[in-house]
Amino acid sequence: MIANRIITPGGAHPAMARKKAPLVGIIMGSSSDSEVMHGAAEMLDGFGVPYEAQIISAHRTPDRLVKYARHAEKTGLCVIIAGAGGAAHLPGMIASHTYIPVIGVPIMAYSKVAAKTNRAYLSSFGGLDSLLSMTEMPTGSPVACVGINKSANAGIYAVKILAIGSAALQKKLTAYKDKQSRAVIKESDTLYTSGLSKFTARRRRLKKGR
Ligand code: RP5
Repeated sequence: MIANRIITPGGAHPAMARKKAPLVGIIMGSSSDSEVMHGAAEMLDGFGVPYEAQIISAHRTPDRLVKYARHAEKTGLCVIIAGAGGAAHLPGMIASHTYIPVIGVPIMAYSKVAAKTNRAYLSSFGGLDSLLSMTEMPTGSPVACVGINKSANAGIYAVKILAIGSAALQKKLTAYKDKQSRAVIKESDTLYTSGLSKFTARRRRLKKGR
């Protein structure tokens, strides 16, 4: 039974027992959110942070949501990353059920109907609906929130929270920032030596080739 995957005795799903205990829980309201939420997983993988991922819908599986909050505390998750589109109640509802900090990822909901007519990624309010439902949580159950579809940032933020108690993660985050700085300086050097016209033309060519 799916519900048992949340609350098997001993905490995690049997498959998790073979892995390192997860520190972050990634949840999403629908399988259609997985393409976006994958960005958070990639980031956590890059930093070597163990996580688990599940589909929990605030409006389709409200009981499962409450069970997940209990499971998250029992498992010892330190951060929950919750992505949802539309009215996006998931992050706020999870936050109201647990002391674990929740980072919300507002998702520009994918419409299957729109996809059929090639009008991909339409949500009536372009994701602003989800963003506001997360940032406007009433006082008492806050949800930290990244930009629309910016799940990778949620991953980095989770690592930053975990780094408070981990010198190894502090080191990795510093190296990550250094790498970003070096990349910008390298690009600026190329821009300076080749000139803006050549630099832009080359950039356009590279973009086309992708
Ligand atoms: C929300 O509705 C989900 O988080 C998703 O972003 C959106 C659309 O869900 P599906 O209709 O694709 O399942 O609950």
